[in-house]
Amino acid sequence: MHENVVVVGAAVIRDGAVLAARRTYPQSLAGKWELPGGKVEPGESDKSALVREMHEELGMAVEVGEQIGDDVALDVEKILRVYRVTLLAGEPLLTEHDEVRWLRADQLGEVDWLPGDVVVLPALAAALNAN
Ligand code: 9L3
Ligand code: MG
Repeated sequence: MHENVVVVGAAVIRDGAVLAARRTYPQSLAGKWELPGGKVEPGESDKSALVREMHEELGMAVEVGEQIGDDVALDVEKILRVYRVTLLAGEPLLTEHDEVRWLRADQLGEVDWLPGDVVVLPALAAALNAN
């Protein structure tokens, strides 16, 4: 059966910088940086999934905006979809990640991103530069 799981990622943009977070789990992805987020669950919209994930993973209240870049195939069943996100309240409170950085467009290359996230970096840089 063909299943298509959407993974939503948050481009939290504040003061011209985006929040990057370093994974700790699973071991194969530990140490890699990502735009935080996770799988959309059955019956959830992309936006409600991202609000839930940001609350669970980072203790942040967010508002979800437009998609940044195109959908990225992660594997045969998963796609990554990144949205612009505005922080309404809170500073990142690390629960699943072990480090976060706020990166400006010219700093996006400074961390070791997950391969799917790398594909979105040009569109993300454009969004940061337009801010
Ligand atoms: N993933 C890739 N890029 C991202 C995110 C948030 C997630 N920006 C991948 C990693 C996992 C899968 O999607 O293989 C599900 O993510 P999670 O629920 O483990 O965060
Ligand atoms: Mg996650």
